[in-house]
Amino acid sequence: MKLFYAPGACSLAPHIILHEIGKPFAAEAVNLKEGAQFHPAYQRVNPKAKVPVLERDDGSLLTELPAISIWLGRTNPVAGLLAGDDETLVRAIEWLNFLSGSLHNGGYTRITRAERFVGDPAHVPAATEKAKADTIKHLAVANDQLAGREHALGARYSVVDPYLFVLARWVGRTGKALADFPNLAALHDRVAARPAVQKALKAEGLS
Ligand SMILES: N[C@@H](CCC(=O)N[C@@H](CS)C(=O)NCC(=O)O)C(=O)O
Repeated sequence: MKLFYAPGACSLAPHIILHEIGKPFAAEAVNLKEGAQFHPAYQRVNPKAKVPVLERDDGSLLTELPAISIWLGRTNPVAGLLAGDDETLVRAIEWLNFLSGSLHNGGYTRITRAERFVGDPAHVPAATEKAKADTIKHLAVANDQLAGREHALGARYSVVDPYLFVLARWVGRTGKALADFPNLAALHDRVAARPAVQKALKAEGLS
């Protein structure tokens, strides 16, 4: 297996999951800052010009973080990252869809890539401020949903938690501090303490 990733990007979540699973895998960095995602060679890997991508052992390419996370969890039951019952699966999809659609791409991406969402560059500052306010609202929802829970799905750590961990690392982009979302901060610290998470951070040159 091979993961296409960018250091500190959302691809850190499947990178963590791969370390949790513990099977050998390769990792190829894609330099988003230099626009490598738009190069023809990478667009053959992912025409959507995004990381993460997982190249599986049969050579097939899987895109979209929620799909990659669920596939890794379901095909590696021994790792215990996604139990096999329907309720666990549907709750994981509920979380991952919210994190991907609302908090990440409907929130943070509108802060960091505001120019893509407006026709007139003069509107970027206002669009950025609106995106920050929306992202803070989504963070508050995530924080509320974590109340009284050790992890996203309850007592057990799952494929959802690494994505929450990554999105928690980005809170500063909104102008808020992680401490403003105490349940999310607690989840972040719990996840950060896991050896697989430390391995993935080190592999990406992060702390
Ligand atoms: N819907 C995609 C979104 C992934 C995504 O937004 N990836 C970002 C990094 S966190 C990216 O590749 N950005 C490059 C760009 O937008 O040019 C998924 O869930 O995998």
